Amino acid sequence: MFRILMGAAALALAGGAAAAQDKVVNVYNWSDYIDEEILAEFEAETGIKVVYDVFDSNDILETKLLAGASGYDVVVPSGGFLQRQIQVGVFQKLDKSKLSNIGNMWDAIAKRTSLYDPGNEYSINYMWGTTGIGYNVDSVKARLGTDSIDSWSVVFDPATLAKFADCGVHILDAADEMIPAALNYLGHDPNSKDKALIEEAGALLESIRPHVTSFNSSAYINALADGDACLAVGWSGDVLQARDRAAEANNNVNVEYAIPREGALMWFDQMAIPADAPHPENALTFIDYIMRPDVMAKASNYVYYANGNLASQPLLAEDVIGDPAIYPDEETVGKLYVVLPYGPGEQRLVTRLWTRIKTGS
Ligand code: N2P
Repeated sequence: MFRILMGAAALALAGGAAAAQDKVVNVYNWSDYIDEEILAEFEAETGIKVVYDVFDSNDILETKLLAGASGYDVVVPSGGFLQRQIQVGVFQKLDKSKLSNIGNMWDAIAKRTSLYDPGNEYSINYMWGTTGIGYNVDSVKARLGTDSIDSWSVVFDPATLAKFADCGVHILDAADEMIPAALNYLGHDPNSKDKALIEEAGALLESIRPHVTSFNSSAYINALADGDACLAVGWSGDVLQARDRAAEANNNVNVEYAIPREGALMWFDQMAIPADAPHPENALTFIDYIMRPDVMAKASNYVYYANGNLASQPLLAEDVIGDPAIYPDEETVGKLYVVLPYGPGEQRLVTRLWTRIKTGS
């Protein structure tokens, strides 16, 4: 009898816990990628608590997703990673009938993200951007005699990069972006899956390694802002956040962002719901909220990344929609390239090369 009672109590407790869990959404997004007021406002409006966790690498996200049972309801992989994750069944299709704000999305971007997710059945664009060069204007002036950077040679010519070694060089810890950047600089197709060409790109990256202070994908923001890094291969909005942090600190550090003339990667970060998400309904509510024009504009105005939401554009600050580093003009878009994911064999090579480049062994 006692045991039955205990069982009933445990059941009641479990039921209570499940009911409480119903009002939760577990979001796993990139670091420095949202105005946290948005999360508080979502909670106030919907009564759904947001458990928000961050990463700064597609590889880390992918490891968690492939292991399964991540516990996440909304995740934000970039296009190429999303594509190969869709193929192995990581995500569930989005029930578009629950996404009342889908009409706000921007066709031009939806078309591009269709390359990775045909028909955008599994994902919605959160933000997009470019991978270029963040730099300290005064350090560049002192070393190169120019106010701006217009070529990747600053990074990929070892003799030029050596001039910056004393003031701090940070490179993204993202093999899937740095190998294409090196291929592009070498005059090859940045999307090439040819192993000999990938090896050549790896050798170029190894040759600049002695002048690199740090490989990281988020610490460079404060490093640029504090004057601890003078050159960083980084993401558009992150560099512009560094520019703002320096201006706020009033520390005489001037940070700028360049998309060099040889071109740069254009990437797309996509909101998606894991197949085993514990709260898929709340995930849809969250994604739909993010697609509101005022919410998406607030997000972009805060993090300086472009978004895929056309209806948000009239609400964007002029220094966001009007800044070609964020919303590139036609001519610049013409220089941008996109890449498709590596298959398993190529990925093994890329991972091996990247470890060697980073550790120097
Ligand atoms: C935000 C970085 C997101 C861009 N800090 C990487 N896809």
